[in-house]
Amino acid sequence: MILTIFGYPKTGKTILFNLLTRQREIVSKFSSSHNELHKAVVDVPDSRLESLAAYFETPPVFAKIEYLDTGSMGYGEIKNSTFVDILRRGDGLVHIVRGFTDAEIPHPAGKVDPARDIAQMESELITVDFISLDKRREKLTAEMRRTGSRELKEELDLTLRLQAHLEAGHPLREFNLTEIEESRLRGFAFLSQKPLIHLINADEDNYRSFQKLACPPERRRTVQVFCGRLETELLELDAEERALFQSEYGLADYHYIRDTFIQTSYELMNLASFFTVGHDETRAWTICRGDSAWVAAGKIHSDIQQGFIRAEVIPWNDFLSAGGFPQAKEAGKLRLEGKDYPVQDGEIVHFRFNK
Ligand SMILES: Nc1nc2c(ncn2[C@@H]2O[C@H](COP(=O)(O)OP(=O)(O)OP(=O)(O)O)[C@@H](O)[C@H]2O)c(=O)[nH]1
Ligand SMILES: [Mg+2]
Repeated sequence: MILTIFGYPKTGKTILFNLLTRQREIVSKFSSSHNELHKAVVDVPDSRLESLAAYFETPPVFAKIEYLDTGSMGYGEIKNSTFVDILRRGDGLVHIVRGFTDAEIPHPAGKVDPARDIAQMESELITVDFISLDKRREKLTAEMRRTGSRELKEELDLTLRLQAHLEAGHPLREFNLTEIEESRLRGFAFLSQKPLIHLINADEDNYRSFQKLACPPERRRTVQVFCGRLETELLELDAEERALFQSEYGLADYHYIRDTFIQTSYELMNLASFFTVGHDETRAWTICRGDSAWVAAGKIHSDIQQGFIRAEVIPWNDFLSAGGFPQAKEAGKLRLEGKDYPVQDGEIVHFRFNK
């Protein structure tokens, strides 16, 4: 899974990237290069997987997230940015919003105002999609003149409806697509259709006031607040000093973005994990909630998917409390499921397939 960190200049994109990936890329007052792109792949921590790995005495193989940290994108200029294609590659987008005040780092729009910048960015993403759809509309209209098939007409019709939706100021995330429409659009990687996390980067003194802008994941969008610089500094202290500092500054309940971010993004993107276990490795795989056993098989290998017979399924904790497969079977906890079974978060799945 790829998450792309982006935003206007000097908002704390690289600070967040460093926090999430434990890297030490340079954070500075001077503008990063327009072509600069940092990349890092990190494990998705999972204590359930660790317990299973300890049981099987095999190394845990965690699910992975790749973070991309883009360079500056001008205010009002996202559509012209060299990074648009990199945004398209992301399975989800992480928009860093300037919340901190610093007289030495001017805001391109003058005043620091996260609510305005959130709305501005949403409208910029909408514009990028509108432009792509407009090119598509022109192409389809020309083709329609030549051939005029029913399928083309349906596509043009969908394009026009999407454009009207965008023109009214709504992101494609909020457009209800049928399954056929969704598959038609899959190749386009529209930006306003991607799950979006707005992260306000605040100072310790305005952190609380921006909390009122926060909203939990809903309709594939969420707003959260963190303190990039403070968190970076706190993580350099030992646990005792950190606790002392936090209680002195009234930040005892501050949630470290480094610890909460993955869960937030899993919730936002509706992701879940299933496990495969065995003699060589104990491994976590990422799926979307509701994905069938057949889809899950395809995450591992297309051969397993094509030869799918049945899936043996058991929740990870039922397995551990039973103390092994034969015991779980005896207790009636091990189930045999077919292709359409929706795999649940935290299940161990063993696929039976024709080789
Ligand atoms: N006061 C304060 N300053 C911050 C905070 N986060 C970042 N900064 C400062 O803002 C500057 C830019 O931080 P970066 O993380 O490099 O920001 P960026 O968005 O990656 O910058 P570009 O890649 O150049 O667009 C640095 O001088 C940071 O010290 C914060 O939470 N509070
Ligand atoms: Mg940067």
